[in-house]
Amino acid sequence: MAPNTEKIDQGQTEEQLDLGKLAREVGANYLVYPDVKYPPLEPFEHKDPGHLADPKKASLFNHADKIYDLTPHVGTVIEGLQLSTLTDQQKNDLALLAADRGVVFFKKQELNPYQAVEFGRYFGRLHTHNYAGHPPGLPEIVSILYDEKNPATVAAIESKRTSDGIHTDISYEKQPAGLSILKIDLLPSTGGDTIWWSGYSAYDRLSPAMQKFVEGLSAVHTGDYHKRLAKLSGRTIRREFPPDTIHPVVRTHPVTGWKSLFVQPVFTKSIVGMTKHESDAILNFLYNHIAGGYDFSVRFKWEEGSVAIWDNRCTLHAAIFDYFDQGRRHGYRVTPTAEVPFYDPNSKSKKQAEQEAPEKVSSRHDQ
Ligand SMILES: O=C(O)CCC(=O)C(=O)O
Ligand SMILES: [Fe+2]
Repeated sequence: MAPNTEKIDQGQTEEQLDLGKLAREVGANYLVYPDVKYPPLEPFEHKDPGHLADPKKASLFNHADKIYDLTPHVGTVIEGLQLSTLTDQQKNDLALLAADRGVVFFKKQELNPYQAVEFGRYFGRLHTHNYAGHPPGLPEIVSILYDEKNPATVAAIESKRTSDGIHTDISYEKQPAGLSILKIDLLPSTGGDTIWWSGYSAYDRLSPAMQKFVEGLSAVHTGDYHKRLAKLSGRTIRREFPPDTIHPVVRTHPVTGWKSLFVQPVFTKSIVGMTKHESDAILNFLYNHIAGGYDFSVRFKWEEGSVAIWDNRCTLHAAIFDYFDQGRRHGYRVTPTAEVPFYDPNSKSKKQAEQEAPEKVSSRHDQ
């Protein structure tokens, strides 16, 4: 890969680079779309830091001011820690917490884009987006900035329900995202929340007959949606889209060992071995099952400076586009990638694990 090493000419040091301020002042104009070509992604061996965690996550919990769950099944807030200062053990414990709780929120974070990249790198090989704009010199950053005047944004949101946008990040890659780390640094006066669903609970809330039916199935994931947006944007495609990829419909999380439902309307195309008619019916049923899962979702109200760290292997998420007449929203994401998704027929569901050994599943925080 030929990284863009150009720096934003704002007279800033790395520490002072404030993308939220730039986004407020110049909108998407701070982004660059370098005319470079990246080679295809090579396979790599993912070593998940969650395996090195302390099951009690003491390094994190003992140093936080406050830890609380936002809902029983997904989403925990940690107050009083700065991500940029975490030790390796704290990062390992955080990886396990994200694997347990799906998404972890931190408020008032000082994590600048360079620090975000360094922080993210600890959790897995960072994904570089193949056409999205990025800040100069930072191809590992995906800027989150939707502008109602941008044709690609219009195409992305028009005649869509929020539930049509439920996804897990870059699932069309052979080794998709593990964690995603998103800092929001500019918010409209109201709106722009994000919703996460627990993939563990989505599986657990199916009947035993449906669980049996879907596990063992595989689905085709495609980058067609991003291809369409790339074409609309007219920007250089820096790395060709990978061929369609096959992933299990129920995947096993490598750290917790729990089963999670892994299909979604944005990148899943079809179920392997079924007619289109059958595949559409099953996938639509599963999408509706997830979208209707208010009891296993969390809707987060951002504050400027909040960071969400979610595990794409056991959650799904959707942005809510309700704010275009309220003001601009901006954030930046780094995306460590992880293992090739797999299904272990001997793995358990989260509920099963909790029932069998409640003392081992320490996923309640009400400090
Ligand atoms: O804008 C958001 O809230 C989420 C955007 C998103 O899907 C992502 O960063 O992966
Ligand atoms: Fe996403």
